[in-house]
Amino acid sequence: MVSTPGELLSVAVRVARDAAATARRMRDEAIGDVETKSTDTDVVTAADKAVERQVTGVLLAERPDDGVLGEEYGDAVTVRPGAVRWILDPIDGTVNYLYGLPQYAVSLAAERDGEVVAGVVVNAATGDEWTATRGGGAWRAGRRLSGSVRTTLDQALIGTGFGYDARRRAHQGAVMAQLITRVRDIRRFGAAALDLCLAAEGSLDAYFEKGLNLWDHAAGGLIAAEAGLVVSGLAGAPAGREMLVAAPPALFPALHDALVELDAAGGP
Ligand code: LIP
Repeated sequence: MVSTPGELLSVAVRVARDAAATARRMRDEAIGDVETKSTDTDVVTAADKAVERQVTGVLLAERPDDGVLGEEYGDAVTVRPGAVRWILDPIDGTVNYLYGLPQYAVSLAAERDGEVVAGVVVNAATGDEWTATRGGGAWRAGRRLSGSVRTTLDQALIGTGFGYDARRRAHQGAVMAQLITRVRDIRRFGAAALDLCLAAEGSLDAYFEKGLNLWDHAAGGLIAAEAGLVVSGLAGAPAGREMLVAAPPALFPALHDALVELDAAGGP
């Protein structure tokens, strides 16, 4: 029997909450086994790996036909048509986690035939939780989310993030130097999944970032879209590594055009 998006969301919420508790416990026990990945500032901790192993183990024990794409261990299996692939960032905002800044999240999405149908993001530091099912809206603490009502870029508070590679950061910094004069202000919280949830609830007016992996935005992207935001790349491209923009329909064109003009998707 095929699970409904609501049933998949129930599984995701239960598993993500338990994973967030593990992340919190391991942080309280002190951070261990910190390694680096793409650069010497792109860190991965023992908790990232432990949380991914926990989530993958629980999901595949309960749902052996499913697959899991996780940040730390990659695709566990290839799923057959109609089966569910779970997309997991065990700790999004790992640098915040390392520093003890309360902006790090477990992000878990259920994808079927290439479409994300359910997603949950749990801020593991605070317990704040955002959820969505495709067509079922985006929610936080029983409140349906509908994004920002802002309509002009000069009044917009924009979230963004930067890559780990110094050459990419140089290009992103040059874009920021121009964009910052055209918007209310910029916020860089350090976890894409949470940035997308803040945009979904209107705590940010919009968000964009170049270089995100699918696990960074699979759940948060559904939450933002179900809150009524446009979530896409530039020039009609889908959201992806080249660019992700999440903005209310009234704000999207002005932000999109500014990012195109400033070549925000360009550079290394
Ligand atoms: C992070 C993203 C964030 C980005 C950081 C980093 P991680 O993911 O969520 O938006 O700006 O550079 O990539 O590495 O903490 O899972």
